[in-house]
Amino acid sequence: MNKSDAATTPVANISAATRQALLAMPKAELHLHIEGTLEPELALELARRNDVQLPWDSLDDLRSQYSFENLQSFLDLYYQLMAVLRTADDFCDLMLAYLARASADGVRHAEIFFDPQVHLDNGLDFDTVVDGLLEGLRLGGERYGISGGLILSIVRDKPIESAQHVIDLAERRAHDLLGIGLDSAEVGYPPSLFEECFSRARAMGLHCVAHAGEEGPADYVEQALDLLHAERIDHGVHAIDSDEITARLAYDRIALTMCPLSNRRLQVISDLRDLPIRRFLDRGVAATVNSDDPAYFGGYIGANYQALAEIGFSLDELCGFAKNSISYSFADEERKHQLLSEFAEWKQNTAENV
Ligand code: ES4
Ligand code: ZN
Repeated sequence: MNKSDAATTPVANISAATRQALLAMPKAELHLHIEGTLEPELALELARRNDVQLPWDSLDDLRSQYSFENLQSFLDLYYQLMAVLRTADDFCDLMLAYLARASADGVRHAEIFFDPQVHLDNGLDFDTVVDGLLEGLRLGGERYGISGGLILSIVRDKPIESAQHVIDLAERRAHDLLGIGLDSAEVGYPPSLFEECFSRARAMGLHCVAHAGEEGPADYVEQALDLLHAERIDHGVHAIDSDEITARLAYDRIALTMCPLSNRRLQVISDLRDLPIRRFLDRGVAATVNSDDPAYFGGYIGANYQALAEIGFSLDELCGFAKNSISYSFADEERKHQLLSEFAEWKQNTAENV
């Protein structure tokens, strides 16, 4: 927690039993950038292993970089550190490290973004990245019983030709991908620029999601729905500025993948209590809780649930987010049914203890 968090977010005492219950609660993670799980320790280890020069030579030096004024100041560090990822094994190790932490936080299913344009710019092959991540998912699936898949995310502030090129590359690997997403610096890069990319990805059978309304306006959320046919909106915070778009999200049953600690750290909101998650709930919009880039924002998904508990969300409300995460995932119906049963079992065993 940084100083301003401590100053602005009164912390209710939640019991150790509640904390533990929130970690054990079966859940899906629907908004997670695998490159955002690169912990500083692993970044330095990979830099050594791959002989990549970074401007920081100690952990403390690197850690001192982790205070952000906005999305761009975070992205600058995030993209720079991605240079240490060079081989399929690196991507596999990164995925396994994430799945180990996710498993400890009760994650049973994970839909995971990756940013191929950045790795291509670093001189890597598309297949190296995809193969490494898939191997990590396969091994993690065996070890932890976590299901999931990869969402190829378009880095919206790179040249459009670079986005078109990864869609070309994805064509051959479409069966290995779950979906297409849209991320990075939002303002000035509206969803309308990516209509053709998304239409091609949709034709390959990929699910469509998009970051919208993180720093950008409600209008970008509307564009993501109308032009990209987004099935979920990542963040969506600024949709609350438009009654019409908020009502539409509820009516069309479009879930928001919200990321409390991310929004706080990147100053999308100045206090966790300003996150409009309850206002969305009150208006019938399905919200989920996710970790975004947990190595950078001070906690994995369990810490995001705990932070909401600390500002007064009830166990029932938090259960609602977890159930939404399963229902609004892209898992098949059989897997959803299985996960909802696991959830029900957890609830029964937990109710008397918290
Ligand atoms: C991101 Cl927090 C956030 N927002 C937009 N794009 C991203 N890529 C990785 N993290
Ligand atoms: Zn994100």
